[in-house]
Amino acid sequence: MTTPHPRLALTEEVRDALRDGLPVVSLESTIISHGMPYPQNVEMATEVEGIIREQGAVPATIAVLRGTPRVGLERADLELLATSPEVGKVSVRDLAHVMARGGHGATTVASTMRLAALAGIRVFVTGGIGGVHRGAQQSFDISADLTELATTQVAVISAGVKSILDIGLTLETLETLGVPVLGYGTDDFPAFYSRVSGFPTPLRVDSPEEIAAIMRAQWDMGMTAGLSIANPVPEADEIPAERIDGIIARALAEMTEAGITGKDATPYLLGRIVELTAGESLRTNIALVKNNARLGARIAIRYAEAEGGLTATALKNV
Ligand code: PSU
Ligand code: MN
Repeated sequence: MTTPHPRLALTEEVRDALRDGLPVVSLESTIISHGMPYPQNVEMATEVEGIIREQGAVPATIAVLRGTPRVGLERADLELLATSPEVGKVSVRDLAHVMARGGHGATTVASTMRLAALAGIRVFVTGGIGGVHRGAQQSFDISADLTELATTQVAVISAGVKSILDIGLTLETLETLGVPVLGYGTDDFPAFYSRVSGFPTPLRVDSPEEIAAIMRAQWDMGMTAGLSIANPVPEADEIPAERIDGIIARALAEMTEAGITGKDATPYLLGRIVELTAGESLRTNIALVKNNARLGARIAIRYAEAEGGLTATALKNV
């Protein structure tokens, strides 16, 4: 067990669970503040925490509030993240700045991974990871989520990489960085809204036990990288590539036209795609996060079990 870093504030529930070696699943907050509209964002955050509990793990949503990195949030904190315009998007480069200023920050995949690792949490559930943006050959826009995956020992469960990004270049970059990319039950790497991207899954896995075994092998060997686990959106909720691709192309063109770049790119695109699909993409986004929460909790349980922390009582719900 890792002692949580003294600069973090953990809820009692999360602190006790980590001390006892129980399964804990971390969750990001940029998806709440900058990834979805209100009130669906706070409903999603609450429901996802509920799913993780139902499965028998402890949820730990992460954000910076009044300058303190918080691991585990109350309902009022989620409400603030979902509504306040003062909550900035905080990636790794922004963390120290928002802490020193005593501000609020919604953490991205990269900064959430870092804080989760400092707390001693090894499993993290989200919707989609950042990656290499289309046109990165010119813009150099490559998400810090990728460099964080290379250096932080956390398993990240997502629904793959959405085609607002360059999926092929993202996979190439993850290979260069030595990050295992696992496709859950699929040979075709998933593309967030759609179950297939046309790119082969680098490494296929078929059970939470197998993923837990890979996590242990990776970190027992002292390898610094985390893991990217891509879990396809359920069939009933997917938007097929032929339908979403045109909409994404239109949103990208409008973004270029509006001169939007950098950290504003992903939130702009997600918001515009919700508008252009009349809310269908939001329903898909929520469904895939919930699906990832179910898998993430099962992975956390199997990992805790393999690490020898789970007692018979804690395992009763598994
Ligand atoms: N993809 C989504 N929803 C999101 C994000 C990505 O479907 O909310 C957020 C995540 O927090 C991710 C971040 O870490 O966007 C990536 O932003 P950037 O490309 O600026 O690194
Ligand atoms: Mn970027």
